[in-house]
Amino acid sequence: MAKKTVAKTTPTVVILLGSKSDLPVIEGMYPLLERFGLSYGVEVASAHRQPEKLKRIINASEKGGTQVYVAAAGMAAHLPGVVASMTAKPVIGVPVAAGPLQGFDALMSIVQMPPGVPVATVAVGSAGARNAACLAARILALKDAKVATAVDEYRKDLARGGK
Ligand code: RP5
Repeated sequence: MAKKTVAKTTPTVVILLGSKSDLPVIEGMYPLLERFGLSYGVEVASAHRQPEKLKRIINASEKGGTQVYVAAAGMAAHLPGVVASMTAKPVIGVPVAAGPLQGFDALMSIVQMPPGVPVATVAVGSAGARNAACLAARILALKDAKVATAVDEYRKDLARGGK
């Protein structure tokens, strides 16, 4: 399931999913994170169905030095907000189009966090997931010159018509 799990290494970026069914949405993040030189791990931990597992992952990854969390979920999509309640690190929320409301439900849920507990919310679906990777890189580039260079190179590629 996971490309690189939190259990084996402690990655800089931890990607959390509300369900295994969300996995296809985040696939586009992998090449971007690799290009930016960022280690990452993927874990399924539903805020509703597996809150204790989620807490364990957050605690272990925080201890290990994870810097940014990305959380993707559909429907009621409480996962990103719950993650933001458990860590002071930046949390990026990716709304997933699951169920009859096509991601509008998840978008509204993730973006409407109460003051003091921010979740940086990106677009619904795979475009949002890719932007989550880019935003994580921009955050980490503030303190890491190598990541900053990789982000600049990526932006140059975009200007040349790349994706
Ligand atoms: C959310 O409910 C998950 O993030 C997923 O997007 C959606 C459906 O989950 P499954 O029924 O596919 O497990 O919690």
